[in-house]
Amino acid sequence: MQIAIVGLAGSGKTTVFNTLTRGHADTGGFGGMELHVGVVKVPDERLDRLAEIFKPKKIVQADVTYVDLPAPPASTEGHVGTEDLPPEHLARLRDSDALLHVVRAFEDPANPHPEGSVDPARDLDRLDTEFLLADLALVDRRVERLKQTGRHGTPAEREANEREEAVLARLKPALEQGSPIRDVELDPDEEKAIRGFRFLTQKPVLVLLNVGEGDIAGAGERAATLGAAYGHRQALVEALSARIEMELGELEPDEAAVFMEELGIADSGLDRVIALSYRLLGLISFLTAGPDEVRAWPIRDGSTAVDAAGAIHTDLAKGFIRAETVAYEDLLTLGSMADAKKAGRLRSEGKTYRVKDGDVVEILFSR
Ligand SMILES: Nc1nc2c(ncn2[C@@H]2O[C@H](COP(=O)(O)OP(=O)(O)OP(=O)(O)O)[C@@H](O)[C@H]2O)c(=O)[nH]1
Ligand SMILES: [Mg+2]
Repeated sequence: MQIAIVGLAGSGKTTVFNTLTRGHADTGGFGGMELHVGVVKVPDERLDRLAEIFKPKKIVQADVTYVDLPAPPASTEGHVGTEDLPPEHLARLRDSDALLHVVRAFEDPANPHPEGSVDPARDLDRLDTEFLLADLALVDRRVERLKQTGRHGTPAEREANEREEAVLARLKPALEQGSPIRDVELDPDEEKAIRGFRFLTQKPVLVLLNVGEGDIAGAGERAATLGAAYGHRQALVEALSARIEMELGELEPDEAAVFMEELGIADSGLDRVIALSYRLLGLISFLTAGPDEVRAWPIRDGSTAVDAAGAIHTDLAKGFIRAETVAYEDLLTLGSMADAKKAGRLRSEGKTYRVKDGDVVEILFSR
């Protein structure tokens, strides 16, 4: 899973990236072109509880990759700014499963906003518009191409081209009216027909209002107001102070606790962002537990037992026999797999079983 951190120049992207990855990439570059990549372990206290039962050699958390991308150049008449990004940046952006859109909401006289005022709604719309233009350009080019070559090929190819053309014909007016593709209702076939484009406005987005150090108390309310106005599908709005979070991350845990109490911060914004990104991506974790390792595996909500097996190893999916499954809470209450079995809480699930978050699973398979 990969999440792209995007936002206008100086919005706090690299500060957020450092916070998430506990990294030390340079901030304050204002429009620098550097790309940063980091892997973040998803906190999951269930793993610690399971480790107390199984005493494994190691604990493996699920992870998410975050990419910190510079802002795209602004578009001009007849020219799409995002397309001027270096190819590696553009590829990273398109390959990402979701966007974390950082919006500046902090005032700082020492570091004035290039537009002369701090206006989160304006900034949010500006980058959204850049991504709409990028997708629209892609749609236009493809429609043009299909017009020229779409009637060639085998009957099956022609039919696929027609299907694609029909979907693109729906996307174009939506984009022109300022609707991201994620707002367009697509059936699974339509979705499949355009999957290859990896449209930017089709990706789920977590908007992160980066508020000033003094505004933490009212941050939640600001996020709620902006969220209500934003009204797009697969979009969440959250607020935090990136600078405070970065400083918190550099403290020892007990020092951080004191600092958080002073500031009136209840829980770490960092953990919240990681958890929200997970939810936004529609991910759940199933767990495996044994003497070697206790581990969380990310899969899409709705996945079957065979999908879960395949996430561990393709051989497990191919030779799948059944999945011995117990809910995390049951295992914790009963204390061991053997006791869960005695109590009738260990279930034997088949291929089509829909895996639930927190299922502790053992896959039985034939080689
Ligand atoms: N006062 C204050 N300053 C912040 C906050 N977050 C970021 N900054 C400052 O704003 C400047 C830009 O932050 P960066 O994290 O470098 O922003 P960026 O979006 O990565 O910037 P570019 O990569 O240059 O586009 C830095 O000087 C940060 O220290 C904040 O919450 N409060
Ligand atoms: Mg940066």
